[in-house]
Amino acid sequence: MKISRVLPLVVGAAMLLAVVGCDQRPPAASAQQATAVPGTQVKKTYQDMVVGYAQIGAESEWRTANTASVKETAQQLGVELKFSDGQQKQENQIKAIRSFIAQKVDVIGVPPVVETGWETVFIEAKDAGIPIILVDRRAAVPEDLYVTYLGSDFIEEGRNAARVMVQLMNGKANIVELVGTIGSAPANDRYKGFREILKDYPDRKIIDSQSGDFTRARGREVMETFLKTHGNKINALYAHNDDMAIGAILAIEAAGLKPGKDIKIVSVDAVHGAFEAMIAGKLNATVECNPLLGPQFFEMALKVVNGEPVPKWVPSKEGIYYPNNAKDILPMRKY
Ligand code: GYE
Repeated sequence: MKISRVLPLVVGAAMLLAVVGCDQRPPAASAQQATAVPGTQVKKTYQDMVVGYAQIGAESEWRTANTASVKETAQQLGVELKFSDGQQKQENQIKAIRSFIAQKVDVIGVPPVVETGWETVFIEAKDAGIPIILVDRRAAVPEDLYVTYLGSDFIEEGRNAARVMVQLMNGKANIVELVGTIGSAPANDRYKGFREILKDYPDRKIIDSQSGDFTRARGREVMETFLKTHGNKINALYAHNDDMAIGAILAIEAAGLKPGKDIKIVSVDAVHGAFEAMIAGKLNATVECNPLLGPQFFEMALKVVNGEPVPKWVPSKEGIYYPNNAKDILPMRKY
């Protein structure tokens, strides 16, 4: 495999088609009419659906793109959206879900900030007859407490980051790792997937691993600590998202080293900032994670309120991007 080319991985694409069929786009709002067949229940349309979205916060470029996708799609389809920003706190997300239940919304979407601690509030939603759709991140709850999960295969993203790292570092590698939010599904899985591949390459070692909470500011601070502790020994960085890598790049430069050269960097998301860093020669690769989940979310929500079957997982399609053609690709990127 040549790493100097874009390597679009259609991970999950076949599965996606197999489970949800070919109809991926929600029909336009204008085409939606309430239809009543004699003897059957009146079907809801996008315009008469009220949806609550308990967002995590605004910690990264990925997150703001996810928020924009949900808000824009709701507007296009004519869905009434109740949106809450949890400021990265689980208790705020739980409060938002409770308030959506009290307001009797039709469906609740939530990207759980961490995996555990959701059972009680999800049972409350179930008892109130309000379906939960997990968007972006999974929760560790029994399967009957949510209707579907829309999002990426984070373990595969971790594996892909390791595959790229192994190729970038021909010989010995001393890798430092910036982990995402502790206890979150993407941090847990990107940690795990990376190690799955790396274990077969004993010369490529992870010498330190700390959380940077998916933010630029923490990514920078933790990288400063890594550099103080390990100095010039570090020659590779794996960051669980682009924002932390971008923060770390500043720390590496402040230490008088060249990011992308002295320290090779692989991160995850493929947001605009990552393409800019690749064009500047400071980032060596980014593994894509798609935040534009709005259209699929409302499509699934409408199906669920109308009692139609939905798959338990709708996986996203992901690719890997490299510096050589980052300039040509950047204008086509939607986030
Ligand atoms: O990678 C990171 C964000 O849950 C997949 O959350 C998402 C992650 C994404 O803050 O940038």
